[in-house]
Amino acid sequence: MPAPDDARSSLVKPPDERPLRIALTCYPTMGGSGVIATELGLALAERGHQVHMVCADVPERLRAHVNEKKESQHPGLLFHQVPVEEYLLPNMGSYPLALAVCLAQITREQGLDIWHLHYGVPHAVSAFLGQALLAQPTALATPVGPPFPSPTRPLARSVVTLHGTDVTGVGQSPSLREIHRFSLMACDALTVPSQFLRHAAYDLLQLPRELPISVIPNFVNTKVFAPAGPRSGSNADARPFTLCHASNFRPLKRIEDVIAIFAAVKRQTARSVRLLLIGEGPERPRMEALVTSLGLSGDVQFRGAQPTLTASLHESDVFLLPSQSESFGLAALEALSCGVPVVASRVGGLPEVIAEGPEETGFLFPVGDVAGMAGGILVLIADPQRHAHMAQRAREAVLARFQQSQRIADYEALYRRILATSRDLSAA
Ligand code: GMT
Repeated sequence: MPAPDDARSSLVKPPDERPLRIALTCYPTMGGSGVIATELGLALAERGHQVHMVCADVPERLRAHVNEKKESQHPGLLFHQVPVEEYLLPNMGSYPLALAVCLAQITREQGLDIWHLHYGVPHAVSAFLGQALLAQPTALATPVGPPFPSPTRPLARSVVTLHGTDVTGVGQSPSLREIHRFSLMACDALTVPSQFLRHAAYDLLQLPRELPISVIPNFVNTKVFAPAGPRSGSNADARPFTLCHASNFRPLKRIEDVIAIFAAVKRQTARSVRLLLIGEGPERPRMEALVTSLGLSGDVQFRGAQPTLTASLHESDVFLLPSQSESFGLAALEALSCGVPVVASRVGGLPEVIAEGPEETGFLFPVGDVAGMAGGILVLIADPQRHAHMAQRAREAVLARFQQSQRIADYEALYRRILATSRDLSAA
């Protein structure tokens, strides 16, 4: 169980500035948790740490940094593919077990300091199993790194970042909640991207209040996600007012609402409008059929999955995120960073990302309020000055609160803090 903050500080040793050896694990799909883990890995490697990305496949945002053999070309970062042998356990998921073995093996070979696992299920259980494997003297272990004499054999410390449905969904799953709670309490530190998710983790997973959960907000690379240059010349007014949505097309994203909002805006404005839909997922075929049935095919573009959103954001005037639930809303942050105001649901962690009131960077409405969201967009179409101010404030707010460098420093400090605390090695 992670040490409480005050107990932890009494155990802190002098600061240790040596580069760390860090394993990062995430799902390789387009989701925000994979994006954050990958950007964190790249940034930590750039700061001189040795980073091992340990995943079932190359995460989307790492693709630009690996060759055709899936070998990382990024200095300081290695990619390890977890060998998932589904043919042995069809549909039963050998991934959590194979990941545990991979983490233990890499730790024996490389002397890892930290395992940072993104998304709690099943990664926290894999970490628990991996730690147990490491603690056993095993005939299979042939350390090639520094010797690990018992009883001070270094067990890598585990950090789990909870991202969203690993709290809000799993918290309501009787079959998963107990083992999830147990494995989270066994790790060395827990983090979440928003205050909302911190409260939800205590409430829904029934984690003890004395268990520290650090809020480290998600971040964005503000150099990559930057506003497009000023729109000028004769083309500026020719372009339709453009709405954009990007997600993994799951039902909780409420893409049906995105399309209904767009249809309502189109009905109520003389301005030409269009909608860009970015991403892939289970809802896509149904949404394509809906767009066709509403006669909107000429105005709606399905652009599929894209490694980065910037090109589409640079063509956009408003980003739409009317989700049912959202612990943070990383795609909204990327839009704000490009100076694109966001219209979204007032739900979960979104109010921590999108500002309302005098410093507004977007508009928030209750979940399902299609008319309200369409009305917000119509206000911005009718008032270009308000839109321009909002776009400017969006960028400023991101620069002030969500810079990547601040958050990398937060994670580094957390790693060093848990490495500086003594650990009960009785199990080793
Ligand atoms: O939790 C999920 O359903 C998936 C997860 C992901 O991998 O993208 O999304 C969550 O994590 C993101 C990164 O921290 C957040 O931006 C999303 O808001 C969050 N999704 C939900 O809470 C539904």
